[in-house]
Formats: sequence, C-alpha cells, structure tokens
Amino acid sequence: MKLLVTGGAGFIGSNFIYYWRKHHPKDDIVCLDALTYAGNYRTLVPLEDDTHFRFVYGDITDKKLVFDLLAGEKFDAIINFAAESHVDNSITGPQIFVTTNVIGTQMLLDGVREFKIPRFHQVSTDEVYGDLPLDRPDLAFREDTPIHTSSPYSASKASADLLVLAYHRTFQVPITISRCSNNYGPYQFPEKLIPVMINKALGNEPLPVYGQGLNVRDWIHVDDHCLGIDLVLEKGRIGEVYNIGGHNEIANIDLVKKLLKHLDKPESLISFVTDRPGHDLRYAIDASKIESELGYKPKHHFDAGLKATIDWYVENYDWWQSILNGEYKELNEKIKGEGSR
Ligand code: NAD
Ligand code: TDX
Repeated sequence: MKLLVTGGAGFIGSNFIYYWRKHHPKDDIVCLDALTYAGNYRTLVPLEDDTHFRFVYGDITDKKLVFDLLAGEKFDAIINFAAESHVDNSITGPQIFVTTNVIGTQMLLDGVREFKIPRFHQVSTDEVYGDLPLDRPDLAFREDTPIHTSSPYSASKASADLLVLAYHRTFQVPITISRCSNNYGPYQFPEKLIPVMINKALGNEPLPVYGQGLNVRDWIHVDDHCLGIDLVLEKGRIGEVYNIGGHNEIANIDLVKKLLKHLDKPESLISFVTDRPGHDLRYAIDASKIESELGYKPKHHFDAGLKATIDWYVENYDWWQSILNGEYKELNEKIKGEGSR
C-alpha cells in the first residue's frame, strides 16, 4: 500500500505515521504538509533515512501541487489530517479555518475523483456534534446525532464532513470519516490543554483554567485514535462515519489537578481565567459502532497514558521548548526552501 498522509508534521498525523511504520512496515508513506505554525518538521527527522517515507512541503488548497502529486504517485489511500485545529484561534481568526478545513478538503476530494484514488479518509472530530449538557451523563454522541456546531473550528470541520459525504453520494467517491474525541500523547503542540498545563506547571507559572473548569472532555490516547483509523481503513464500510472514543470523561479542573499531582506541584498554581466564548460544555463519544462492527478496543488506560505523556514532555523538553522559543521555525523554513525530502 502507498498512503498519502496530509498534515503529518502535526500532532496526530505524525503519531499516525509512526504508528503506521510500526504496524505496516512494508507500506510506503508520503507526507504532505504546509508546515504552518502547528507543523514541526523536527518531529519527522527520525524518518529521514527511512526508504518507505517521503516528505513533501505543500498546501492542500494548492490545486496544481495536489494534482501533480496525485498524478505522479499511485496512492491507495489518502488520510486527511491537515487542518487548522485550535478552537481558540478560530475565534480570533476564522478565515484560515474555512480556507484550510473546507476548501482544502474539497481540493483533495477533487483530486481523489480525478485520479480515482481507491480511498479517501477524513479525520474529523466529535466537535461537529456540538456539546452535551453537564447534568445528562447518560447522553453521548452517536454517528446519527445531528450536526450542531459551536465554534468556527467545529463549523469548518462539519462543513468538510458534509462535503465528503456529498462527494460520496453525488460522485461515488470512496470515502470514510472518523470523528474522534480529545487526543493526548507525544508531539502535541503546546497550545492545547495538556501540554499548556504541563509547560506552566514545570515553570511554576499559573495554570489558566477557562471559566470554572467544569467543562468535560472525553480523552483518548493518540495511539488509540490511530488504531481506530487503521481499522476503518482496513474494514470500514465505504460512505460511513465512525466515532472513535476512549471512554475517559473528565472535567478540566479534575484533569489539571491530576496532572499537578503527577508533577508533584501545588494546586495553588491553578488560576481561573475568562471563559472561552461559546465554550462547549461536555463531549462524550458513543463508540459502539466501531466497537461492534470493527472490533475496536482502546488499549491505553487514561491514568497510565497521562503519566507516560507527562514523562514524555519532561524527557523531550527540547522538542517543545524549541516551539515556545520559536527555534523550530528555522528547520521548517529550510525544508520549505527545499520543497521535499
Ligand atoms: P495540528 O494542528 O497539530 O496539526 C495540523 C497539521 O496540518 C500541521 O502539521 C500543519 O502544518 C498542517 N496543515 C495545516 N494547514 C495545512 C494546509 N493548508 N496544507 C497542508 N498541511 C496543513 O492538528 P492535530 O491536533 O494533529 O489534528 C489533526 C486532525 O485531527 C485535524 O483534522 C483535527 O481536526 C482532527 N482532530 C484533532 C483532535 C485533537 O484532539 N487534537 C481530535 C479529533 C480530531
Ligand atoms: O489554556 C487552556 N485552558 C483551558 O481551560 C486551554 C488551551 C484549554 N482549556 C479548556 C478548553 C477545553 O474545555 O480545556 C479543554 C480542552 O481544550 P483544547 O485543548 O483547546 O481542546 P478542545 O477545544 O476540546 O478541542 C480539541 O479536541 C477536539 C482539539 O483542539 C480539536 O482539534 C479537536 O477536534
């Protein structure tokens, strides 16, 4: 198999590439990534001597680049991770979210249609379902839960999902979609909750908890997300949506306290700050479809996975420090100049 992984210099895409190299060592992977602020080529440096891996610098909204790439290589599948992914950024600047997440996805779909790629997999999110009330623990998102978005980010991801489904219905493009809950693990950009809090706690700085910290997220280890996508690619039915979740619901404040305990830091570092506008209250995934149809079972227990993730950030201090001090941009710029590796 030859896969095109878009957005592979980001958090989940890079973990997916490492997952796939480990579990499918005979397959070839091309990573297409625009190396935006969230992309970090350094994460992929260990793959430079890997003959099954190639990196291409480019933007999924660039039709010529995408079409030339698809014309030149015979891909068996495209897995689209490329996106603007941070909700807070979508509130301060929505336009790039529409450009990348909607137009970019549509460009890839046009390419899949033109070059008859056997499979297009869209990596989506539980945020397309909106949120659930805090006082109804019995409720969880199912694949048939209506789309009901809150932020420009989730609206752009939902729009992309609708286009993916429309290309399937109208043009018979062979697609699948997975909608996953909040991921944690190595290589997450230090703008998201867990790496932000680890960074602040290690520096003995205030930990900024939005509102009262009562919002609930359903956490999944990134490797379990990759496992779910692997099963969908292998056995998922064309045209279907599959939820992927870890059954790990926890309020932000309780997660932050757990994290402080692991790091042996005082709770007095917690600082309640202005809430996120439109802040989704609770996410919870009903993953029974992927479990029963594809035999999915997450492997990581949350407490152990969180501890391993914290240890990873402590051990890989240079990786995230080079992001915080901006040094990571130097290598990104060099790669942009070269175009591909
Ligand atoms: P990320 O922000 O860490 O990485 C995104 C990557 O996409 C970066 O490498 C960036 O350079 C690249 N990119 C951005 N715009 C591009 C463009 N126009 N062309 C090519 N590459 C571009 O994101 P992530 O957290 O790894 O999320 C990956 C995907 O998974 C996204 O589609 C996101 O919506 C989805 N998702 C994320 C989570 C989560 O918890 N992080 C949960 C569910 C779904
Ligand atoms: O500093 C913070 N303080 C805080 O209280 C940050 C960064 C976040 N939060 C809260 C907001 C959320 O309730 O923590 C929760 C998690 O926030 P994020 O890490 O920004 O994730 P979220 O908004 O839940 O979205 C994530 O999961 C779904 C990803 O960023 C999305 O890409 C994915 O689709």
